[in-house]
Amino acid sequence: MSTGEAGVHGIWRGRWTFILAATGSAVGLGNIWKFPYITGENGGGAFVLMYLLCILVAGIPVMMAEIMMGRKGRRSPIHTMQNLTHEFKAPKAFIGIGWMGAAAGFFILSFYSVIAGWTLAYAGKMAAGVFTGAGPEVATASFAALLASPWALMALHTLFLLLTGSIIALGVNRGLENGVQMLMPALFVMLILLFGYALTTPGFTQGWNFMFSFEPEKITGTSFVVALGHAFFTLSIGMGAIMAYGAYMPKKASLGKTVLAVALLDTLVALIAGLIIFPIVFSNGLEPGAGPGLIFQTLPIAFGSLPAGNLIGAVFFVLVLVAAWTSAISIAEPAVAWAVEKGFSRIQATVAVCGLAWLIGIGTVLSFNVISDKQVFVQVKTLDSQGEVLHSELHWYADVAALKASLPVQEERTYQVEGKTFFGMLDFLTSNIMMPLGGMLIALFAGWFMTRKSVADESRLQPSWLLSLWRFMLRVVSPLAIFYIFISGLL
Ligand code: LEU
Repeated sequence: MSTGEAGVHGIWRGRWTFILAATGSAVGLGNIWKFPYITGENGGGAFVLMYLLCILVAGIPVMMAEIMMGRKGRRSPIHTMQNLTHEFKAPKAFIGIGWMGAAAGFFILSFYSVIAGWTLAYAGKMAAGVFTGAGPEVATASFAALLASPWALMALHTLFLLLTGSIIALGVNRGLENGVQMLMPALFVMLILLFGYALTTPGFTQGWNFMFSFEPEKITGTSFVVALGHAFFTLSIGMGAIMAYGAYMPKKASLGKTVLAVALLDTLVALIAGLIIFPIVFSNGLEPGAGPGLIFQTLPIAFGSLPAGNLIGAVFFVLVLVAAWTSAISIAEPAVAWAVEKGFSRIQATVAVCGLAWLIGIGTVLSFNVISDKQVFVQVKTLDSQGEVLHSELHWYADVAALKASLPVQEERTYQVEGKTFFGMLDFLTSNIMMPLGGMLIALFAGWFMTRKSVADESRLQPSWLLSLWRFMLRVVSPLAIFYIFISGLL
């Protein structure tokens, strides 16, 4: 096997292509689809603040560590972790970072591609003029109709994985690099244009306040875990994706500046997405807590009312698709690179990885229709007329439709039934458990097992106080923060 700087897989042409690729991985459905809806579900401003805090305290230090470890190892995360664990005499358990990352990659890719499929459908719907002059009812009904059709969702899921696989199969330079270079700038231009539109809507101030007014009473353990999980999800860290990309990073590129640029761009895109979505939500009397369908029920209304909105809308959803695409290829890379190092061809590895993700994805497709009522961790809360919780019970598994029907009708009492579908469970497991756990292990490894000298040589972070600060974050602050948030959320 060749062992030059480029290793077996190739190397990014320069620092800027790495920034683009890492930003391509980071900026995706997480920013445009997930961030707005979880902000809506978790009450707005307080959540945004928690998310920003998590990016600073855990996201940036861990991202730097993960890229550094990847660049030092120069192989797939599983093999990199095997080598580094050996070199730094760390417990074998740290190899688990690579394996858990690959597993998380399969799970995430499986549902990521289903959601990305929705953007494909919406690009088509916009182009066909379905939303011209449409109000909230049309937008909501149209989304519900899409979710109700497992066959349509399967076809879109399949198509998206084919698109993803075709880029991965081409390899780092011909596939990944060429793709992101054209696609990322276009996405930024579109976001700015839409932001301009949102500024003109009557709900802009309300949307702004929703995102940035700080109401401390809305901070809960659970929303903190969601914010932390999202910080990892949105930066693509804790699962090996960015470690794999780090393995193709040229030696001379500066780690600190690069990561800062990626994290800044990523956060900016999420905040702008929120400032586009929420004003439209409030201007049209929609619910910010609408869940995973939020952008699909809000943006079409905006486009439907704009001159040439069909065209702009179609272009926009194509760009969201592209953002998802450049992220999806990074999710698959750890497992694909591992298989290639094991002697499989890149095409074989791509087919195997995408095939498995396709299979698991069927569960997510059905979560929105056929098995939507079959849920786990179902919490039933009995509320009084003031909305105070009187009683709460947990079912490990329930058919929520049957459960709701079985609840006794009582005066001045209402029930809240919340559980997790197959999709909800995968999302929770990966974003809120596997990625933070992976991130914590990465921080501990780089902080406690890698020597100061090797960290200094590999990162070239200067001046030396900055290096000390970063190592302190990795040794103490990030792991403790992750641990604390984790435990408080689970309890
Ligand atoms: N960072 C990506 C996003 O925000 C997701 C990641 C798992 C590749 O969409």
